[in-house]
Order: sequence, then C-alpha cells, then structure tokens
Amino acid sequence: MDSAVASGPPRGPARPEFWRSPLRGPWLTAVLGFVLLAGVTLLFVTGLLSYAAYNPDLAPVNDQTPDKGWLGFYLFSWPTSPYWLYRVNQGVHVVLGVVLVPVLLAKLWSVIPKLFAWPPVRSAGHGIERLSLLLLVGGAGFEFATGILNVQLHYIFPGSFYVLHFYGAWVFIGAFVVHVAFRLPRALRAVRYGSAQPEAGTEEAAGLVSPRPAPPTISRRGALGMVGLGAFALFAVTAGQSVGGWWRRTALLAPHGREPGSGPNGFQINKTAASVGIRPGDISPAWRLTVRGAGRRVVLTRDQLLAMRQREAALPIACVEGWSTPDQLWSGVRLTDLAALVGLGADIPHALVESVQRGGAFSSAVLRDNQVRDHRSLLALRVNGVVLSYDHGYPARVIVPGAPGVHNTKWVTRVTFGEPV
Ligand SMILES: Nc1nc2c(c(=O)[nH]1)N[C@H]1C(S)=C(S)[C@@H](COP(=O)(O)O)O[C@H]1N2
Ligand SMILES: [Mo]
Repeated sequence: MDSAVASGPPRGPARPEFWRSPLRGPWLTAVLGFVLLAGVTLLFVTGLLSYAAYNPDLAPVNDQTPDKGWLGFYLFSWPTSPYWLYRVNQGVHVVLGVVLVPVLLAKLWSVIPKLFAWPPVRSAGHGIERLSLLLLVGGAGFEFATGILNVQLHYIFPGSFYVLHFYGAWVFIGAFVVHVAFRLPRALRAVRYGSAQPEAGTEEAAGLVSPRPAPPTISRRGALGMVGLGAFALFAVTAGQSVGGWWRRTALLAPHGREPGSGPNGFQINKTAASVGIRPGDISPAWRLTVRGAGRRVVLTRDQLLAMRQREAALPIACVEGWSTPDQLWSGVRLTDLAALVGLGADIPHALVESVQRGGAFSSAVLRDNQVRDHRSLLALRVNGVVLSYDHGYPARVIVPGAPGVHNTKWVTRVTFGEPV
C-alpha cells in the first residue's frame, strides 16, 4: 500500500494535472454550494409540507405506507386556510426543483476531480466521509430524478412515488446536513477570500484548483452567470403552469400541454374520464350518490342534489405535479349538508369519498374532519356557471380548500362519514 501511494496516482483522472479547467476552485464551489444550501432547505421544507398535505397518517387510501414511524413525527392536520396554501407550496417545490438542476450540475462539475482523489481512502474517517458523499450525491440524483420524472408523468419507478421520494428525501437530507456541517467553515472562508484562485495543492485550494490550468475562455463570474441564465430559462418555461390561466402558455415544458381548452370548463385536466376507464353507464341518469354515516344511508339522484341548497366556493385545483389553476367558481352541496342528511350535525367526522372509477390510486380519498367541516368544501355539481364536464368529474366531484388536487375526487358516487378507515 505504502509503495503504491509513494509512486503516485495512476495515469488519468486520479492525477490533479488531468483536470485543466481554470474555473474550478473553492470560490466557485462555495458560491454554488450556498445557492444549493438555501434552495435544498426550501425544497425539503416544502416537500415535507406537501407530504403532510396528503394526510397520509389518516388512511391507507391516502398513502400506501401511512405509518412512517418517527420520520412522520411532524405530520399534522393539513389546514383548509389559506385556501391557496397547497397551490403556493407545491408551485414553489416543483419550480424550484426544476430551476436548481443547472446549479446542481454545475456544483457536481466543480468538484468532480475529488471523485477520483488518490488514494481513494486515506483513513477510516476519510472513508466514512466519502461514503456520506455517496449518499449525498446519490440522494440528490435520486430526489431530482424521481421528482422530475413524476412531474413529467413518467411513472417508471418501482412502487409508489410518494414513498420513494419521501424516504429518499430523508436519506438525502441526512447526508446534506453532515456535508454542510463539515464544509460550511471552508465555504465561508472561500467566499471571504474572494474569487482570486488560491495556489493549487494548498490547503485553501481544497483539491479543486488545477495545477496545470488551460487558458480561460470565460471568467468564473461569467460561468456563474451562465448557470444563472440556465436556471432563469428553466424558470421562464416552467413557472407558468403553477400560475395557470394565461401564463400556462409560457410553460413550454408542461407535460399536459399548454392549452387546457376554452369555455367555463376550459381549465387544466389531470386524468380525463376516458383515460381512467369511466364508462358512459357509470355517469348516466342511472347514477346515484350514496351517503352513509351514523348507521344511516341515503341515496340521491343528481336532480335531488340540485334541489338541495346550492353553495358557491372559488377554489383552485393544485396538483402535486406543480401545476395549478387560478380560482374556479364551483357550486354544489356542502359536505356538511351531506352529513346532515344522515343526521350528523356537530362534530362531523372524517369522510371516505369514493368514485365510480374502478381501481387506480386516485379513485378514492379520505378527508379529515377539519376539511369536511369547512363550509367551502363542496360536492360540486357545476363550475363557472355551467354543468361539470365529464373530464372535470360529472356528475359530481369534491372540492376542498387548501387540499392537494388528488383529494378532489371526481365522478364521486359514495361518501361515508366516520367509519374506521
Ligand atoms: N376519480 C378520480 N378523481 C381524481 C383523479 C383521478 O385520477 N380519479 N385525479 C385527481 C388529481 S391527481 C387531480 S390533480 C385532480 C385534477 O382535477 P381536474 O382534472 O378537474 O383538474 O383530480 C383528482 N381527482
Ligand atoms: Mo394531481
């Protein structure tokens, strides 16, 4: 071993001279690192909040692994106010995740010589540090990849996206915290030192500065500017789908397309009726709504629902994929009024909402009691002054303030209050 070290690293990337970019150095790495420190922290917080918004601890239909053990310590009853909470949270989470991609790639590029550092493991401590870097880089790659595949509707992962992205986030953030703890002092020194390069091979160079730099073709600030420009370009073609409405046209990367159609029902659709196998017979005049709870059962036609007191609520649809719509004016029957039909008045419990859809992860959802009790929570029959279109959930769909889109079940046929779920 000693003689191998003494004879120096093998030819190729393990030798510092192999890396020739004059841009690499502690200042560039530190600046990119600080951007990621702020960005990843915000991604983590909005990600945890997004997960809490699913009320995963409430029922297995909301999440396939409701018991998160102590990783779910922070879960809480997702509020219904402000009603745009999920829209803003998820817009920030997804847009920021996309925008940070060039920064992450630049950061990885800036430290790549260290991947080949020689000898690969100097000591036990160094070995542990490198292992944590594997979790850091692997975790970042995993979180960004699963997130982006999900917003691009490319479901190729083995198992549920929530579960993978959630546990992946904890692994990543653990490694991230360790990394920040070890590197923060050095990064602070590097930015104080300024963008002048330290001598290659010195302590301050941190193994990043090339001992044999090629002539520069761009300054370090210029390189940062290019990364910023890339991030801004991604922002410009992504953010429009979170703002919705007219701005959707600017969302060139929107996987659902940029034109959601026109007219009162002309706003973004997630799954169309045809795509989830809703048959004409399921939503024909023979359709019925069954309301159950407190040992009672009431069956209603759509006309009977329309004969009940109609209420209005202006609420958006906000999907986990980051897109959302501006407020739409829904009208229909309050969930509290449905509860009253089976004799539930005060202390209305949670409710299981089921659709006519056969199978599929989104065919039913459990709403928490605070969501059911909110007077803006409706079983909507109409939107923006007209009958719901088939694709927006005719004959009836749920709409709840502040909730993720997935809990706004379409083609509802049964609402069950208070049964253990
Ligand atoms: N039955 C049923 N309801 C559903 C879905 C579904 O696939 N099936 N998709 C959900 C998701 S993920 C979202 S974001 C919203 C989208 O509603 P919209 O298509 O009317 O915009 O509907 C929700 N309701
Ligand atoms: Mo969604």
